[in-house]
Amino acid sequence: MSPNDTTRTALRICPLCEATCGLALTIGEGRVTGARGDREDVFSRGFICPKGAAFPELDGDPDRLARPLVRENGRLREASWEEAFDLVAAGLRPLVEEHGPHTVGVVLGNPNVHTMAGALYPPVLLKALGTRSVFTASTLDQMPKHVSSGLLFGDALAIPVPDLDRTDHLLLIGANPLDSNGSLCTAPDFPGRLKALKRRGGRLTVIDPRTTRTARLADRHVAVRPGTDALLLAALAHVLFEEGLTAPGRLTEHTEGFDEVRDAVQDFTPEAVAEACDVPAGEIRAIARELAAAPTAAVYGRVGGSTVEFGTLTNWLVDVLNVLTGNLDRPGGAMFPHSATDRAPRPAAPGRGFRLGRWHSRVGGHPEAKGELPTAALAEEIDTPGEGRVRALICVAANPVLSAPDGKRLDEALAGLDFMVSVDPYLNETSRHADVVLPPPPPSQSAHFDFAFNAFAVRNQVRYTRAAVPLQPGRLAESEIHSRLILAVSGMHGAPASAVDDMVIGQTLGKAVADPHAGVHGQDAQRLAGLLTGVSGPERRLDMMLRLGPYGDGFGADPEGMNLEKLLAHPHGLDLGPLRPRLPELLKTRSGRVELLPAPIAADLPRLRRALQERPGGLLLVGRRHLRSNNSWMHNVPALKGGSNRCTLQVHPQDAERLGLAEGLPARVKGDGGELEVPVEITDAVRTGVVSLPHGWGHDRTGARLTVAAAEPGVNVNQLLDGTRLDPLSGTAVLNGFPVQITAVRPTPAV
Ligand SMILES: Nc1nc2c(c(=O)[nH]1)N[C@H]1C(S)=C(S)[C@@H](COP(=O)(O)OP(=O)(O)OC[C@H]3O[C@@H](n4cnc5c(=O)[nH]c(N)nc54)[C@H](O)[C@@H]3O)O[C@H]1N2
Ligand SMILES: Nc1nc2c(c(=O)[nH]1)N[C@H]1C(S)=C(S)[C@@H](COP(=O)(O)OP(=O)(O)OC[C@H]3O[C@@H](n4cnc5c(=O)[nH]c(N)nc54)[C@H](O)[C@@H]3O)O[C@H]1N2
Ligand code: SF4
Ligand SMILES: [Mo]
Repeated sequence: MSPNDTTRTALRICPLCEATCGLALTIGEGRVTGARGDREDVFSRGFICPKGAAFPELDGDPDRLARPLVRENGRLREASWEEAFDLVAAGLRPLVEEHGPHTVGVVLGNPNVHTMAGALYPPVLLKALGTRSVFTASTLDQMPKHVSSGLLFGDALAIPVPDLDRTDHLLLIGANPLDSNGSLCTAPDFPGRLKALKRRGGRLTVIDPRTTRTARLADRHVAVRPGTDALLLAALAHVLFEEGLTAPGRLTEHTEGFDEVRDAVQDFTPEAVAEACDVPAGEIRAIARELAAAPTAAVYGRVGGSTVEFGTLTNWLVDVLNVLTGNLDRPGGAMFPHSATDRAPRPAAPGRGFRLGRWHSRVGGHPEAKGELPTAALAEEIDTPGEGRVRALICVAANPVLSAPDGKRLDEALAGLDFMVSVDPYLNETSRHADVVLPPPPPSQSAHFDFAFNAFAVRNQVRYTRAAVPLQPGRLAESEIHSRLILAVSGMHGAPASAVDDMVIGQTLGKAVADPHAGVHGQDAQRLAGLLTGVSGPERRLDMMLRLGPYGDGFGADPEGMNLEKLLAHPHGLDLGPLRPRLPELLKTRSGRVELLPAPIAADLPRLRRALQERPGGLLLVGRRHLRSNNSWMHNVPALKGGSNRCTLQVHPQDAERLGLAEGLPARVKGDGGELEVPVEITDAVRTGVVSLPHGWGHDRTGARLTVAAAEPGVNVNQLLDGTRLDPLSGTAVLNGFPVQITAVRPTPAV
């Protein structure tokens, strides 16, 4: 029998990073045996990275949980889904009734943006709970961008992305897409797209204290001192004003506050910031002139410009530069994607604006941002006694014990909770504390649609893949896990899971028919619901969103328009064309214009001005990502381990010599929150005064089930932090550019 008789191919969009590559999976005997890039995918055209290639191993990891776990007499044991959800309902409802809604904390981790369930259900869960104790990976990552976009454009989700395929000049700040494959800029084959930029004569400038693989591609690499990008960017803006290089063009009529920004950056001359940034004033002027001279240019910043002391100011300045050079919202500049599940265009009108600090955290008094509290403050919200304490936790796709500052304190806090639920495929550093663990199926058994990343994609396109392999007996789809969790916390335990989807569909269509700007205005919501196709709740909801969306069929109004059936008929996706200008239609500010100097930003500028005087003397630590890794949960796949993917402290040769550090031998690293020992790797890939340690390691806690990862656990870099260093506007943890002390660990001589 030829292999073709027993094997088949199934398409699956890769959920492992933001690039969303199309995979062609080989399926044999009900499991995934191979993965390659789908050459016909309209967006990724066959590109794949080593993580995508390891999809079969990752999907089939024997450590993945197959059944729910429940705690009995202190120990976790397997249980049926019925028993597990009974315990969830019994564990959470009484706490809410006694202590109120905020007593249940919700932690949402990164993979929620990589699953359909994670996009569709957490908003419903949060509404059902009514809790303000919401903590997500955003405050360990991109919250500064949300805040900046909220303030500038009135919409925290209106995030401009570089128009990568058409730009003449890319100024990249604190991002390393050659290893991360891009973030808040969904672009399969980011490396290839950067090379194409250079081939068509474009320029790439990279600002990064490390000589990353991306920096090696650059025409200009600036090894800035960590944490000082806001100063550098303010100086770039200053030069644009000073030298008459601003050219906002059509943005002038849609923007207010140019003069105010000119005044605000007055003090930040290149000469004034040069020493703090450790970048010569002449080079800063050159960068500004190159940016202004480029026919089109895009300024783009990511994690290294976000998880820093001035994260929101840095992200704001990124878009200020895009506006001042006229590059915001024009082809080749920084543009707003328009995804198929976004809202349909409507006449431009003033909106409700974006507000920060509508409430504050109980212990630290941190302002909420986008309805969230800082994840760095989660431990104190649990372990500080008093009214309103978080006593129970629902943790979905999150591993904050490793991902957030001071994992030790959080570890202990989690152990003291009255009740905890984890929705997680692994028993890991965080989920080991749960009273109930609800494991979602492996990705091959789930359908996939990128609700989040299509809205950050460098080309408008839409793709959907159904589960590649049928759900194994005894498994529950992640959407059903979420639905049943929602029912369990909202006093509807035992109702059919479809009740949640029916409710959302009823509400959404009810709103749409009542909206005078919607294409379906005045129609009968129930009739529209009856028209939805799809074999599951998530599919019906996807159909609804597509049909109401900017390319939708409007439930029949446009027979050529988008719906689920049409998408299913195009298994490699549908290309919806290059990004198009969207101003002023997408603005939701109160003024109806781009508000270039919002009040909260202006109020934070004195802090930046003070930084002009500061000269950090010691060593600063920054992170790094490895192509074959992903945050905290991919160290359990043998195919992705080893080689250069190791948990080492990278130190510049000069610093190593000064500190007496030797290659491969341990160093002791001390920060505000603790200390650790880690092997040294001497390399000029980091600049002097800077050391680098990756995150997501430290798999040495008992009670986890990560056989491969535990064999080479590494250390948890976030143990060096105590959770008090935050970007004040967004509550985002400072994970890059914090001070550490380093000493050599001498082997004890044998006696
Ligand atoms: N020092 C330092 N710390 C950092 C960073 C840094 O650069 N430096 N980066 C930060 C960033 S950018 C982020 S986004 C955060 C991430 O922080 P987290 O989201 O807390 O961390 P992850 O490691 O992504 O954890 C994901 C969890 O989801 C589970 N999971 C995997 N697949 C699925 C699935 O399909 N469904 C469900 N329900 N669960 C799943 C995994 O088992 C794991 O427990 O870490 C942050 N921490
Ligand atoms: N292979 C792999 N891919 C991933 C992930 C992963 O863990 N591994 N994680 C995914 C996630 S959750 C995210 S959010 C994205 C992140 O995607 P990126 O932001 O592209 O990735 P990072 O590697 O965090 O890049 C941050 C860069 O900022 C630099 N940096 C640190 N401090 C500073 C500073 O103060 N100023 C400047 N200018 N630069 C600084 C670091 O040296 C680093 O090179 O990647 C995603 N993709
Ligand atoms: S680049 Fe990202 S989406 Fe593409 S194959 Fe690799 S992990 Fe998957
Ligand atoms: Mo992230």
